[in-house]
Parts: sequence; structure tokens; C-alpha cells
Amino acid sequence: MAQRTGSRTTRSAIGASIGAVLGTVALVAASVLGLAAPALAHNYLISSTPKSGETLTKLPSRFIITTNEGLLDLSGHGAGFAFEIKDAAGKFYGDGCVTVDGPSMSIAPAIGAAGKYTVIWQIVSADGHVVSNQYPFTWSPSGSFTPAKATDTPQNCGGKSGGTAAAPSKGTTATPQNASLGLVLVIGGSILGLGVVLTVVLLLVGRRKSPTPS
Ligand SMILES: [Cu+2]
Repeated sequence: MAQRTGSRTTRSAIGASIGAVLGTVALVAASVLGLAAPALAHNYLISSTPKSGETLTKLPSRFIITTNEGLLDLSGHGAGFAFEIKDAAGKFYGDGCVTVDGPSMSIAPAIGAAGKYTVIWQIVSADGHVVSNQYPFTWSPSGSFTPAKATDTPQNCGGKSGGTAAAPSKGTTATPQNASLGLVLVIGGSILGLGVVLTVVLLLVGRRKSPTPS
């Protein structure tokens, strides 16, 4: 009788231990996955001036692209970054001198006559990957306005920044998410594997202890 009770107690103790281990594993896995997912993703656009599709009636002090986290400006003068203003005829405006500040990059606004325009932007993500895209806006100045001089190709601030976003593609931003998912799965798998090993060890220790009552 006493022996059976002892055995049950041992089993329920092992059960509780396994439950605790699995619970801990689940908590650790959840926190690691939760932290890893955003850190591995690319920067993405959260706001801009001008806005996508906006009709701009007067020039702001800067054209700005703001992303979700700090940008990687290793050169200190926007190498790898581009902020191009292109008109409907395919001409470009501005000197291409990009200023990177935290999660934002900006450029002195320069634009031609009223009409349809495209912003073409390129940034270097916090993880070093380059992300580029484009969006349209309309320029409809409310007062008198002197158009800036147009150029056939985008300016690159004398080679310091810009001039590299000639072929933006939406695919650039899609691929890395798969890579991130893969890494997350590897991390998650490793943690679960560790949990299984710990559980087996606990079971073996529990078995050795159970036949002891004398
Ligand atoms: Cu990336």
C-alpha cells in the first residue's frame, strides 16, 4: 500500500516536472520568436512627405521618408541611399544629397512645373539590406513658383549618395521575410529540441528513483 502511494507520488512529481519544463520551453520559445521576428525584418516605410498619391500645393522644408526603425548610414553621408523626384517626362530634380537621421532620410525639395511626379527611394536597412520602392504624387503649386532645373539622370550629390535607385522593385522587400522566417524556425526548432532532451533526462532520473522504497 505504502509502496503504491510512494510510486504515485513519484510519478505525479515527474509529471509536474515535465509540465514545468515544457512550460518554460514554451515561454522561452515564445519570447525568442517574439523578439527575433521584428529584429530580422527590413525597415519599411511608415510615412513620407509628400505622401503617396498626395496632391502637393506648396513645397515643404524637406522631402522625407520615415521608416519603422533606425537606418544604417555607415558612410555618414547617405551612401546607398537615394531620394529621386522624377516628372512625367522622365526628367529628374534635386541634387541627390540625402540626409539620414535615425529612422528617416530627407532631401532638399526641388521640383519642376505642375504635373504628375514619382518619388523613387532607396534606403539601407538596420540589418544592412537595401530596400527600394517608388510612389506617385501630384504637384499643383498654389502660388507663383519657379521650377527647378531638370536633369536627364538622377543626381548623386557628387558621388556621396543617391543615383543608385534606377530600378526599384517590390521583390526586394519580399525575399528577406522568407529568410527571416527560416532563421526563426531554426531558433524555435533548437529550443524545442533542447526541451525534448531535458524532458528525457528528467524521465530517466525519475525512473532510477522510483524503485527505491524499502
Ligand atoms: Cu534584411
